[in-house]
Amino acid sequence: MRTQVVIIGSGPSGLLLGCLLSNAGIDNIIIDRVGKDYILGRVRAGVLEEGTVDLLRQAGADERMHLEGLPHDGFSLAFDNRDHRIDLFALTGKRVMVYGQTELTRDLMARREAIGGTTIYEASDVSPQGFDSAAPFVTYRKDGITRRIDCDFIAGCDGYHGVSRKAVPEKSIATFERTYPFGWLGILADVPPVSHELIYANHPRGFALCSMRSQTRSRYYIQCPLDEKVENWSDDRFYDELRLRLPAAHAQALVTGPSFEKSIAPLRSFVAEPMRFGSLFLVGDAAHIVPPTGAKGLNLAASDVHYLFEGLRGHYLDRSQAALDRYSERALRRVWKSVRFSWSMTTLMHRFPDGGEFGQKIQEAELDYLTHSEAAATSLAENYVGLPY
Ligand code: FAS
Ligand code: PHB
Repeated sequence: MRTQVVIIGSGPSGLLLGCLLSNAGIDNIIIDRVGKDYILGRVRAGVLEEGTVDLLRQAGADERMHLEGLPHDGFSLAFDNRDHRIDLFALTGKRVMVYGQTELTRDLMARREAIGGTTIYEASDVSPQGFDSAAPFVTYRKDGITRRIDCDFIAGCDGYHGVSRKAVPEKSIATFERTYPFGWLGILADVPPVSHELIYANHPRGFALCSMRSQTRSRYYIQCPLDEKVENWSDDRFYDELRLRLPAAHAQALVTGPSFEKSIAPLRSFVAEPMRFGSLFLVGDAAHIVPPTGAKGLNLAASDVHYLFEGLRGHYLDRSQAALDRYSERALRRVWKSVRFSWSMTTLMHRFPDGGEFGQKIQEAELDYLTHSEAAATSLAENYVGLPY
């Protein structure tokens, strides 16, 4: 088998890249180790930057998002039993779209099927090879047979635990990492959200986030110790703890109901440099991870796809290598600014075991600055809505 671009990974970055390439007439095959249902069963991101929304338009997969998504002009920082709204639209002229990653992934899968894109699911032993030569290829096993796809380029869209980054010789890649001494315990429940916008709460008991997937489906998170176990948290215990971390008005208004998803996610900041190795390109979580506090993970995957698609389109349609040669440099410049923002939001909003009274005072001073200085609020807002590509 031969194609122009093999995409390893059928998550948001792989699917988005595949749709953009197909729309441009560039042949590609997506290959994933799991099936569609497994991918759609993962509960992840919920906030899209305008750049991500526009890429979905370019991919031809934005119709349902505009029907069911929730455009948000702002969000609130809650502390000292009060809400402080950050008016994103007034400060930046931009807004964000609240639309679950699961639905975005479903829309991209539907678009890919509609345009007849080839996706190979449940493939094992996927291996990118020859990417330091002029003849790259990918091998995999399916139905007990080892198969090979020859190609021009390989897009490693296979996430943090994928095979692409690990296929790069250790001497050729540098990694940068920070882990955080806590996780997020999150639930999904079909109950109306406690507020029409997101609430990020800084509380002595720990961070909490009130988000949503629709007007009838809420997504709530509370900071928890790294060694916490989901089975220790009944719905009642979760809601009681969430109430304690919210301003009283929200705690009283909280509508509770049975959760249908409950999980703990660890938090880390991670970046691999560079993001290109010959004809292998790392995209999205394969190259970087951010703590979800800044709602950047999925949106960074989208901007990587933007830069790589520009490069591949230049190569195939304009016979120019310029954008492809600049992929890693352009992507990393935006990655590191989003990594910084996600780290700063995480540092601002969470209780750190070793933070001490000085750390607490610094958080209070920064929250006071952010909620009383237009310049500070504008800086926060322009990072949250997404820095330019
Ligand atoms: P993904 O991990 O989504 O997709 C990678 C794909 O590659 C998967 O389908 C996988 O099956 C496949 N794959 C892996 N190894 C393979 C192999 N060897 N062979 C073939 N295929 C392979 N971001 C936010 O913005 N907000 C959030 O609230 C948020 N919450 C998150 C919660 C959790 C638990 C996690 C893990 C991430 C969260 N993220 C969040 C980040 C998340 O949304 C990612 O940024 C996003 O999924 C990135 O998309 P991809 O790069 O496509 O990687
Ligand atoms: C979510 O809705 O899952 C969500 C929203 C904003 C974040 C993190 C997660 O910063």
